[in-house]
Amino acid sequence: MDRKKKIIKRCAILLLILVFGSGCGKQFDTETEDDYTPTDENLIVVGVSQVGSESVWRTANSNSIQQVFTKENGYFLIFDNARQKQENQIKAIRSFISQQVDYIVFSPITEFGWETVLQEAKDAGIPVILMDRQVKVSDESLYTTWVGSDFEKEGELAAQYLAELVEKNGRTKEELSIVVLRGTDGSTSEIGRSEGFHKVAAEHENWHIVEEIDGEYTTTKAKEIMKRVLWQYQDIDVLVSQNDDMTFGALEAMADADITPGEEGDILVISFDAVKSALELVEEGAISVDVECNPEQGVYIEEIIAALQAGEKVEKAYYVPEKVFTKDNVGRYLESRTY
Ligand code: GZL
Repeated sequence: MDRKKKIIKRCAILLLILVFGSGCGKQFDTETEDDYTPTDENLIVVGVSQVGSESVWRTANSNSIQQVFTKENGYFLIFDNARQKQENQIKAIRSFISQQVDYIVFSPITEFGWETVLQEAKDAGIPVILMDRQVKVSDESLYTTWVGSDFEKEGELAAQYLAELVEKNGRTKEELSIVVLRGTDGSTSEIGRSEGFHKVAAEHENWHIVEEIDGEYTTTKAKEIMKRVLWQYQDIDVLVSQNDDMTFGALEAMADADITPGEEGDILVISFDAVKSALELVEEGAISVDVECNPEQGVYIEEIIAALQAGEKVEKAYYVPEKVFTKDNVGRYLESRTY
């Protein structure tokens, strides 16, 4: 069949699909509210570059995005998982720019290395919204706004609750050896939590941080590190773990070494994120304090985009609400925890 006939045949097939494939070619006399469905060209296209899927928290954060940026809500979502690599995030952002998305949302795995690609987005006239973590750039106009947690506050709270725990157990004069499992080196959450904890820890001269190691926010890495640390130090009193996934790994290593966590055990465990499976361990007493980091940021980001679409001004930063969990209050929240 010659080329011309092929093209005519394809158009005919396409027309038939359009007419009958969409439910017997329903013709609308007048478009009414009930009949109108947003077609792709009416949808707001949002490109999202996510750090990865390294933790329960990250999965909840991704879900919060996918639940709001739906076609029913008037959005077309392009979601990319960078699998913990900055170069994958840069590639994804460049792809969003070439697809001329309406908005770029991303959680930068670390704070540095974004100037060039964010300048490309700015030159393309695409607003960039930071989610969760922040960027260090000389020109703050390279991003429109940021939604996330006050990480330094989280770190301070962890230390303040530890001080209360130590006092409650009559250990304020005891020399305490502390090990810190840090999150991904150079990430905003790791930087803030470390700074906040250090600031309060410096007020306690009997607190000694014997090691701080990058556990990359993963269970596997944390278990590997904790195995070595437990072998190297015989007298650890406190573990500060900068997310629950690392805490799970550290608890496994402690169990393998017959070391018990908790106020009645050998090592006090302080954690961050407050995902449901960790809050169950708070209720059991294995984790003594869990500082919440709220991953449900999608709804806030959608409100910001709706405001921008309406031509409204937005703030440069939005902090999500968070609390601290201990055995005293966790029971009230466990049931309703969705992640
Ligand atoms: C915190 C976020 C951290 C979480 C980890 O906002 O950046 O990254 O605490 C996640 O669970 O991996």
